Amino acid sequence: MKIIYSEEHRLRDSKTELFGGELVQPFERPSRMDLILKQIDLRSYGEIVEPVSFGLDEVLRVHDAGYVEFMAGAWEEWVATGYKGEAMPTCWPARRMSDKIPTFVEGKLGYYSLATETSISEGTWEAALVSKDVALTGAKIVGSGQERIAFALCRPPGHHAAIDMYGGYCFINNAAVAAQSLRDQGAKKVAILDVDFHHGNGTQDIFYARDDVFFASLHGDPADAFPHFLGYADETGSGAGEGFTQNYPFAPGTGFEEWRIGLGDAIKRIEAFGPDALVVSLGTDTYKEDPISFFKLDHEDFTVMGQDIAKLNKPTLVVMEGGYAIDDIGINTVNFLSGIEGS
Ligand code: 5XA
Ligand code: ZN
Repeated sequence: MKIIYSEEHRLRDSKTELFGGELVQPFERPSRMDLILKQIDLRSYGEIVEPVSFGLDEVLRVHDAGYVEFMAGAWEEWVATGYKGEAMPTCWPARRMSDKIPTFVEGKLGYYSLATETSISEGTWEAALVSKDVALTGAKIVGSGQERIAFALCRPPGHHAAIDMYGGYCFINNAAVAAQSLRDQGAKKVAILDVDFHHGNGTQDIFYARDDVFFASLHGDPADAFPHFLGYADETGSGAGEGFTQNYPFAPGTGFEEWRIGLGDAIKRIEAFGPDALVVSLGTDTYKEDPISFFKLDHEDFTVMGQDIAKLNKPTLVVMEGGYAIDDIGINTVNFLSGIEGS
């Protein structure tokens, strides 16, 4: 299996995350990639390839132009104010407030964000651009038929990034950019299966009104888990997209047996949809020891998960999302890959 990876993810190295009322070292940190690479190396798994550089066109297929323009200059705009810390929003256009875009950076951060934990630091946008190159390179490898399956080892992750909002450690929606690229390369229908612990609100937002991209997500019930305001079972799409979104929220403490029933249903629906290609948003934060999640999956469950998804037998791009149980993230990721590849 080709594994697309760039060292430039290290440009994303923020020092602060707002967690439990404290500023802590972010859970989403560069060493996550080192531990995945270490396991890949230990198990002599796959072939690592560098991404090709793409421009902004593919990003603008799924994200708002004003959002992209703001994100590209957000750090510089923040520094120009004289503020000393990393950039984070302090207020939002909440209920019954104006939807006008403010001119001051603090207001713009609120307008273009969905959460405050994700600080913007120097190099953040540059790393996000490379991360989408990683996903797009994978989409080209799979879309051209060069390989049936590829792994885009993306960092920063992407599935919370919505049409015009960042948050949840995500800035550009890598899975959405890849799915759109597969469509643009000729796939008539694409399915996205999100198995990260957190609901893929950004991916849902981007494709919610479309019938050419089916989105299914298994995740912690938003009543109990981030992103809290999207991911309920009654969200099934709108307009032409009605019936093309499927959510599977699960309660705290959910184990693999129960979770797998949801996966089985999602797989059946994807089969019925009949996509030409599949994008998997892979988060290993469903693992029992993950520090910010509450499912109870174990190492070997990731292999079985991969094997179940492999039965769809579609050209498949796996895109890395979350997973923070640092010592285990590599084992779980490679278990999944070997399961889906059947090796
Ligand atoms: O998949 N998303 C994540 O792992 C990020 C969750 C951020 C919670 N504050
Ligand atoms: Zn997650």
